[in-house]
Amino acid sequence: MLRLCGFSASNYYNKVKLALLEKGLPFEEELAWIGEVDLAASPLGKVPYLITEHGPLCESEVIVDYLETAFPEPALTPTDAYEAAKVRELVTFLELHLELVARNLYPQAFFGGQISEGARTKTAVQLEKNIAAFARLARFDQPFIAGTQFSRADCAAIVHLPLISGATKLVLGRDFLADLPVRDYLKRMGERPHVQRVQADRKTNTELMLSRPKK
Ligand SMILES: N[C@@H](CCC(=O)N[C@@H](CS)C(=O)NCC(=O)O)C(=O)O
Repeated sequence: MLRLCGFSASNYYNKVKLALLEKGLPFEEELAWIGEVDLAASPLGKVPYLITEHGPLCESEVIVDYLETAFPEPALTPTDAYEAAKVRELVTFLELHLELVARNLYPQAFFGGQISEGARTKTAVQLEKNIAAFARLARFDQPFIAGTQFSRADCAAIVHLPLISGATKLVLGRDFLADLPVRDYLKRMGERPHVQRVQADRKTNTELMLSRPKK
């Protein structure tokens, strides 16, 4: 049985969880907070990581790749090579150019910290540029983000976009995704039962995370 390790407040954990659910694969969840991660499985101490019958795997895209190769149906990646690359391109934009940049804002947005004026400005400039580029690639209304099929790019978009909206609104005073049809897209995706389960678990786990004593 596949074992997904991490915690349900994490967007990257939820991306893999959604992929497992949408593929209909049986799996168990094992709670591992930051600082409690098995470094033999995830040497940077990040979540998620997956325990497979062959051994552990970390990095969410690597895990999704593994799932797609080991359990091809139902597929979250198109069979056509170019279409598959376009889906991966969107995931790269979402994670490398949007989420990873917006992550600089999270300490202030979600964890009661404060980031410097310089860091705020730099992040705002980068996000402005990267979101405009992302908007040229994303096809929110097709009705999925990469076109007519639900794909791994939706698994990423559904978990990352709300955080980018929230963090920019809270720290930079404006939702940087407001001009894109993100709200309608997320509303539509939120009608999927697996997305609802991921969101419900995220809510419960976030409350648990915030109630934990600070070390
Ligand atoms: N590139 C990684 C990112 C995972 C990641 O950043 N996870 C966060 C939780 S959402 C984490 O573990 N942060 C703790 C840390 O970076 O030390 C992936 O795709 O799995």
